[in-house]
Amino acid sequence: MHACIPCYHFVGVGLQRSKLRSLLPIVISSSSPSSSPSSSSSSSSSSFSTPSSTINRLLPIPSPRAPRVAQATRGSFKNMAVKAASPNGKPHVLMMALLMPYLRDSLESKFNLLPLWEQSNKDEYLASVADCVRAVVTSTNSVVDAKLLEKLPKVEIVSSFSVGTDKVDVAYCKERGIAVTNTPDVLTDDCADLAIALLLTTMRQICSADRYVRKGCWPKQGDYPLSYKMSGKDLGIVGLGRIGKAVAKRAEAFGCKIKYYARSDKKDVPYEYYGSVLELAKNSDMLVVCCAFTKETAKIIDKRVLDALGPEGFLVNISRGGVVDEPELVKALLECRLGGAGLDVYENEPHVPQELWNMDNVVLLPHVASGTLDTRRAMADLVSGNLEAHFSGKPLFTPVT
Ligand code: 8YV
Repeated sequence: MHACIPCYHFVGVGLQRSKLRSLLPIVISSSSPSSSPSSSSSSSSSSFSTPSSTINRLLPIPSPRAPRVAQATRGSFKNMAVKAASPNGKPHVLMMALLMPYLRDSLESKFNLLPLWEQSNKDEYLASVADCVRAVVTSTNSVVDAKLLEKLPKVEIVSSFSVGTDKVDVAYCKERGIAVTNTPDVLTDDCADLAIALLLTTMRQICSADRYVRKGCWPKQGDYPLSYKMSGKDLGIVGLGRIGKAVAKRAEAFGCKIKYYARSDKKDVPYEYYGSVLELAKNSDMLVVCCAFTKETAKIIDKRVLDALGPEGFLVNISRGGVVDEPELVKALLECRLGGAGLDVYENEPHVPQELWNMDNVVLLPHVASGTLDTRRAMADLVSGNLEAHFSGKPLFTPVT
């Protein structure tokens, strides 16, 4: 057991939180990262063929399906002469990381796939393919910023295997007329399911209780300590976009009183609106962070918010690590100023603060909110579907506007 156990294991009786109603007139903008699936693209008029000027500069890029060739050519792009034009006329798509074999295979069947992750010298590789790359496929683990895009003058579209586009310089893309797409909607259910799972596993200490049984502690140490009830409690949702609303809908079934913080009061929901995260925290037993990561939402879950949530309050984060002041979160948990935390995301992924590893009131997941086969396949289909639409001159399915 973690040394802090006395702070939270005796619970049970009526968590009466102060019902402060006063709202601070602070409105922080937390933009939703996604956009309508049915809206059309601003730059989708190019044809599904590679211009001949580009074909003449094409390299015999190793296919990821032929790993031995890729191995043999690793790091040798500097002196490689332009030898062959693309025989198939398919656009060249630079893929930043492997992401998912299903997506790689799908892209490979439709495009000339350039696997950046396989290259030992990425700069040389980028220089060698710069003139033929027309699309970039990325996700939350790669940065697609102005510095990268400046090296790729022919890029027309960036398609992200994620709903969050915080790793893509969307403003720069707009300036250059590069379309950006993401994968909203298809992952909403999984993300909302996981938020509820994190609330339950953290408050009921399900992971820790499971370890208690597996380690053989039950016969030796007796009954497991008491945990916290979730049903009927006050739930504060930070960011009431698609995912936030789906969390609210699920929490309603648990009899929770739903409150939320967003840039503006949403007239289409019956939940209580707060214009300040601090006031929301003061009036909630649990906070679930679902907002997009932007300059405005960076570290909005700070020491004051954590203290307002208090020693019997719980934080769940399925957004981005950067929305929470992580060192302050670690301190609050170490000092038992916060009841517990269920985290799927971290400031410096895949690194998770080691101080949290042994805490029974903390559940740590490796950024898996959208991580089911079903959803990841649907996300992959959107990524390649958007590219196909773009190169056929059709409206994009999910443009970021
Ligand atoms: C990741 C996510 O994209 O959609 C998002 O914004 O954070 C996740 O779904 C996923 O882990 C793939 O990298």
